[in-house]
Amino acid sequence: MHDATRDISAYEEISLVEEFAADVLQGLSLPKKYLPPKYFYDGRGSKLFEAICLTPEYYVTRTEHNILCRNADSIVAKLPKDASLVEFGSGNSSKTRLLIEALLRRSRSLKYHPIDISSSALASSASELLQHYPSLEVRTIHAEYFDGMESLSTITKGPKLILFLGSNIGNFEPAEAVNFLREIRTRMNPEDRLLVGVDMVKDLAVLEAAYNDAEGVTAEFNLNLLRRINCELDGNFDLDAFRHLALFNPAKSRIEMHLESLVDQTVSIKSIDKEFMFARGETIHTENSYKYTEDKLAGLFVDAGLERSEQWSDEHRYFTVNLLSPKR
Ligand code: AVJ
Repeated sequence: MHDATRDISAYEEISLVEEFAADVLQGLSLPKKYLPPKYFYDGRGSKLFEAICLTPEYYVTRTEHNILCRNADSIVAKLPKDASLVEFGSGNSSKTRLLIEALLRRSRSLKYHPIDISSSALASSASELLQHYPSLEVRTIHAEYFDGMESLSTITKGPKLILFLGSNIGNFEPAEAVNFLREIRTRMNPEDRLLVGVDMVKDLAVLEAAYNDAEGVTAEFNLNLLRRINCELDGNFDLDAFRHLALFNPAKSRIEMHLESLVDQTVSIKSIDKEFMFARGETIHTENSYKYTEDKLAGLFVDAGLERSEQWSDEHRYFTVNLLSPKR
């Protein structure tokens, strides 16, 4: 980590592994096996996610990047000149840079507070940004969304632009999404703005291709969860005995990712002293990625007590970027 950053971390290394073990035990003991998607993002997983963003099929990142590129100046024009930047789930910072540059065009210095679950992603993006923008002040916050939320009220006194990009909101159940936005809203001052990137419902083939890239990067990303269990919890998952599945569930308006067992098998995880049986064809549900219609999205913001002042999109309306203020 670069000297100029002072880290705030909500984590202790030991409790991290214990929490992973507890979540794996709980998820794999359910009648419908489940593992939380937050565990995708170890060092290797974060790299794989970056690689997903570069695949031709994953339109999400590219589309949002283009929208931000075209509109960064109009977005920051809505904010006071001394606004600082806070970001939930920053990951790789290429989209954030567009806003950092737009903000630095208007003022000499800028504070940036990325909140992320991946310490490796935080560290590498912070040091890159510091090298690139000498007038930028970076304070990384290693935390999950809800824990990181606290820092919204403590880190900055002045006006802020809060970023929640990449359709990370799609990982929440719709009710959780309302809850999360509401929690942000209660910590916003009247002059603060929230920018949310949302992936929209679209042609099924386009949606499913984005999660089934030909190169197999998404499959590798999904299977990395099992690799992680093997490494960190002393498991014996045979990665060749599972395959990646990603399907759009139209009733729930979400892409579901699963890992399907290709044979009847028993897997043991030593650190929790457990064995889990898998029938051939049985799956572990590893991720939901909700896709929104404009109607559902408008309802989400209203329910969260947020007022949308502007929305930007691409020519196909694949993706929207929404600027929100707290409703008075
Ligand atoms: C980072 C949650 C937005 O749901 O599209 C990409 C994660 N999973 N490919 C998404 C992901 C598989 C991504 N989010």
